[in-house]
Amino acid sequence: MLALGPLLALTLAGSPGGPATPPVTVTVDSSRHAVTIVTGPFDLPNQPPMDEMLEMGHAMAHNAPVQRFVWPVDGWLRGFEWSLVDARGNTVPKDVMHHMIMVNFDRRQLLYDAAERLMGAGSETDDATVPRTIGIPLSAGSRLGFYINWHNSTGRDLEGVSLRLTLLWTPKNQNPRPANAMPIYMDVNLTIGGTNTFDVPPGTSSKAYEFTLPVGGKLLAVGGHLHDYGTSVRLEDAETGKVLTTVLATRTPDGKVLKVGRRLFGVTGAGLTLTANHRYRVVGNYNNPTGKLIPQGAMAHMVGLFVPDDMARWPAINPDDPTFRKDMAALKADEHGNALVADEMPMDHDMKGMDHSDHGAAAKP
Ligand SMILES: [Cu+2]
Repeated sequence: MLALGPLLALTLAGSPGGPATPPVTVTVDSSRHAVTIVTGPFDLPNQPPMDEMLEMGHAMAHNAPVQRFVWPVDGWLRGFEWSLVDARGNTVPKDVMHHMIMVNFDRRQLLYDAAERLMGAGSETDDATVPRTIGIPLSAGSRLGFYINWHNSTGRDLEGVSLRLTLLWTPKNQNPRPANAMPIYMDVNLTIGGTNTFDVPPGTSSKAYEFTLPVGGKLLAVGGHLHDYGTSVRLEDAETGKVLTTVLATRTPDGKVLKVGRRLFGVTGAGLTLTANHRYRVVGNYNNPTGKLIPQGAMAHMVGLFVPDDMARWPAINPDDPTFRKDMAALKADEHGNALVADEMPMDHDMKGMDHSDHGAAAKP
């Protein structure tokens, strides 16, 4: 039976003067070790299908409001479940939520001088959990936020839609302690505070990004993300050229991407070793049979879970770094990660392209 433990709820209203942002309600179920986030209502007018929108040159604006809340418990995040309901309590098809990205304003990403992207969920994302031996460490008081891009192409207007997201955590006193598994995001074409989309020329093409890591560790699992006509994303050793892992797109005969595969390297411990200060390369591959260039039509990245050898060497946030400031501006925050009020906000910052995300595994940046 589900016995509700101490119940805690807090509500954060939208920015004063800004567009009405639905409230965020946070509820803790201490017996089930579940934190439930509910936000809504959202009214979602019907829109054309995504490929028609792109053909009309109708890029999706990245101007969804960042909705913030404070993480209430100490422990490790180990999974999530989500659903959508309308004003009458009826289930709404999951593909109406194109994507939701959750940000942790209190931790940096491993590769980028930008805030951690804790997880993503969207039309192609199922519920996910990881074994109790691993988890993403999160302390009570961490400032989190999320933004949602909706895409309602059900053929009818939807009113009063709410997102219900349940995050499962492992408590601090679990013995043995879970290994710290951190989100890792490796994009072939990211501009922090800008876009990660790029043009797709006709025929085969690829785009690559080289990086080093400030701390080594083990990659436990990866998933990938591609747009239509994408074929694969791979990670390779840039010093030897050896391919370390590849995730493949499942495509329709005409090249539409149905899903992108995942790889597990041993959530039980083994993992794929990555070394500090060694050069790696992430490569996205496309094969576009349309004979036409598709402007800003592509995205390619790998996301996964990474266990650092030494958590103390995880890069710290540098509020003075101009790149970090760009990320904060795009998230409507000051350099310390605090929410800006409406009249301090920078101009809206349009991201061309769709950024639809199937950021696969349990918790993704
Ligand atoms: Cu995308």
